[in-house]
Amino acid sequence: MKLKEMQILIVLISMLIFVTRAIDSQFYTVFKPHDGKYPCYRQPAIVTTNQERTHLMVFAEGRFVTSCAPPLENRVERDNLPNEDGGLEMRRSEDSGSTWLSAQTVYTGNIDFYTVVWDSTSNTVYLMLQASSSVLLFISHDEGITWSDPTPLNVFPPPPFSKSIKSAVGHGIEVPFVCTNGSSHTGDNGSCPSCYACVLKSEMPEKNQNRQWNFTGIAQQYTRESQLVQTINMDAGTSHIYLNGRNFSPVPGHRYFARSTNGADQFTEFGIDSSLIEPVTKAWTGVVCSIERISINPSRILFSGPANATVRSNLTLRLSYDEAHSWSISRILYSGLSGYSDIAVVSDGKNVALVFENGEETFADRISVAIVPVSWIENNKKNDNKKL
Ligand SMILES: *[C@@H]1O[C@H](CO)[C@@H](O)[C@H](O)[C@H]1NC(C)=O
Ligand SMILES: *[C@@H]1O[C@H](CO)[C@@H](O)[C@H](O)[C@H]1NC(C)=O
Ligand SMILES: *[C@@H]1O[C@H](CO)[C@@H](O)[C@H](O)[C@H]1NC(C)=O
Ligand SMILES: *[C@@H]1O[C@H](CO)[C@@H](O)[C@H](O)[C@H]1NC(C)=O
Ligand SMILES: *[C@H]1O[C@@H](CO)[C@H](O)[C@@H](O)[C@@H]1NC(C)=O
Repeated sequence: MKLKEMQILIVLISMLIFVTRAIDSQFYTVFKPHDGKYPCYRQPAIVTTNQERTHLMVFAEGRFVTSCAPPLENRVERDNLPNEDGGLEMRRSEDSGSTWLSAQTVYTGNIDFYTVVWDSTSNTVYLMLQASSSVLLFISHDEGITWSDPTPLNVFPPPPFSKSIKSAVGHGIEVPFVCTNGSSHTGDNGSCPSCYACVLKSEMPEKNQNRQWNFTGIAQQYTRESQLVQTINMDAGTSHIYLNGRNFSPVPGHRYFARSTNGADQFTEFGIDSSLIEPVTKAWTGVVCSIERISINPSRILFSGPANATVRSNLTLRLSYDEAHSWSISRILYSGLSGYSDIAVVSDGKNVALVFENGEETFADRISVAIVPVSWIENNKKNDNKKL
């Protein structure tokens, strides 16, 4: 090789190294026990709140418990279930997740599940929070800086489902809920025969009208927390919806899905995706995972969840180019202990913001946000996992 060619090659190689580093993901710890008000933070959610998708809100549930999760995932005794007394905390970012403003308290009290959805047509954030036995609706017109006084969501699913409903965890489009015809707690074998993931839907309101909410599609038995994504179809005027849910069946370990061809009014196709593994640990059956569309053309849907059969670990991003029928790309974002996650697409679709529980002692020592270039997910050559 001539010297000149050699020099060009060296320049090219150093550029490649530079690019590999430059497109690497950025990690930020957004909720850390004892830093703030609570000794434990769990169940994170993330949404963008402006049209440019540069403003973000990240939420976590604070709990007054000394340990968020049992070390080594010991069996949680029924009488020792974590105390969920605490509240909902939120942090905002106005620069696509590079810096985070200090935490704001949205609600104080005993809470469990919550879902947050940003309505881009009216620049409104809807937060549905399960507080004690009712679901409270909070509305913000200024990206979460201020919130309306909460009002009880007084809509219920039809019989045989009970009025005891829970908003599912994470972000929504139409809002994922949990409906039950019995207890939503799992039996000794970890299954939940009374659990059905269901959808709370709102049609586009008339001008100056408030949104009306209504329970519609109900997924299969044994599904609980789920998330929804709109899929692309050729039938003009119809909206196809894909639901991906936690598996609480007597044979757990892989994610449930359901599909609707009429905007989640009904689900008509049901199944288990054997390529989407989810952990079944001594303490818990399955886990909360997230799903979100990155782009329409090309069609890309992203799924996040810990991909290990027995340990909440190896938080993995999977990409589908065929409307969530198959997952052609799988990339481990975080190889240590990791649990619940939620996805938002930021900065014109170049990056995704992923909020997730992770740690060394347990899967929920802290809650972090990773800003991940979509190009890093698609460039699936090697697994250069990050440790926080
Ligand atoms: C699992 O437990 C549930 C609730 O206790 C029960 O209804 C169901 O029959 C059990 N399933 C198996 C396979 O043991
Ligand atoms: C709820 O939605 C269903 C399905 O779209 C519809 O048939 C029903 O009339 C709606 N109910 C209310 C109270 O809006
Ligand atoms: C799951 O985690 C365990 C414990 O770290 C490990 O032994 C096992 O190989 C992992 N399985 C997979 C599929 O990654
Ligand atoms: C993570 O995944 C890698 C690759 O599949 C596997 O070798 C490793 O055992 C996994 N580790 C854990 C803790 O799940
Ligand atoms: C809800 O209850 C379980 C038993 O706990 C039954 O197996 C289900 O068939 C029932 N579901 C509905 C929709 O009634």
